[in-house]
Amino acid sequence: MIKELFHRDPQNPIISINDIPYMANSVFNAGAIKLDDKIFLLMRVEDRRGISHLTLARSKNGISNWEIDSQPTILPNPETYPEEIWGIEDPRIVFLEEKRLLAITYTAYSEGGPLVSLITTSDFQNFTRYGPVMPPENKDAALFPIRYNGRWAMIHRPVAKMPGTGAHIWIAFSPNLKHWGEHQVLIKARRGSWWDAKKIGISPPPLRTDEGWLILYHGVKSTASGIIYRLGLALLDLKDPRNVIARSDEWVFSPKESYEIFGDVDKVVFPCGWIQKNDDVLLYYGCADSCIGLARANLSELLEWLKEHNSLSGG
Ligand code: BMA
Repeated sequence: MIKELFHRDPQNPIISINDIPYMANSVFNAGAIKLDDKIFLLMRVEDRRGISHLTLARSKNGISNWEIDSQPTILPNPETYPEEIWGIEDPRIVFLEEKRLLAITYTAYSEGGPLVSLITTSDFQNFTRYGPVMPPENKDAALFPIRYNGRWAMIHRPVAKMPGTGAHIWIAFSPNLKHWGEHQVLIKARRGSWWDAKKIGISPPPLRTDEGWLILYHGVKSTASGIIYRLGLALLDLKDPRNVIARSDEWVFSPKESYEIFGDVDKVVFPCGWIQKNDDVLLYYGCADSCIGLARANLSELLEWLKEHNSLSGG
């Protein structure tokens, strides 16, 4: 008997294009945050030109009765921010504890390739745009909610143009959220036939647990019939997130249901947000670049499984 750690909601997909109150092509990869007693999803919506914007949905139970903005919540603004010319995608939301602000890292699709931009807000109505914080090609960025030695920390994923060098997860630090340095590789894509050999990137933001920052990352495998996006786990030291304590050998979640297998991009599960409720984790993930699914896991079980499947342990 295979014991799956993530359980899909029977109502999946919980949000699809028919739920969007205006004409668009697809809705997927959503950032997630719990504020007061509601769950907010900042969803990537691709319009019928192929350009993405972000639209907010909110719900009390986080499963159904989503109240969705009647118009895009954050549109690309290429007049002032030319790097947003081909859209804004894949938001990750983090509550910055000291500033009491939400920080949203997202992909701006520029003429020079995708890059990382940052917006802060306290209410999802007024937004402060920081502009680009990482040059292209870079995406899959998420902040930590606290500072380390006075510096903010961010995970990101630059891509080298040199063939065969892979696309790895990096970490960087900043005194002010705008200027980033001290970059170093954190987790490397594996090689050969591994499930996470082609490229990897962080999926939702790091989740604080007693044992460390839990990282859920996507790994891409290239196959004869195209690419497969799957998810694996890692754990970073709470005191110094540059130290990787554990990394799973196997993936923990993979496309399986038809709405994950078939869509605008087949065989993709791509979460940008998760929410912890006591010992439960609610994972919101884009399915085949077409709709949004929800899966639940037990946090203690995830940590236990990661210990058993830690490819960094000597055993
Ligand atoms: C990645 C990102 C995601 C997308 C995935 C599969 O590079 O662009 O937004 O879901 O590819 O197409």
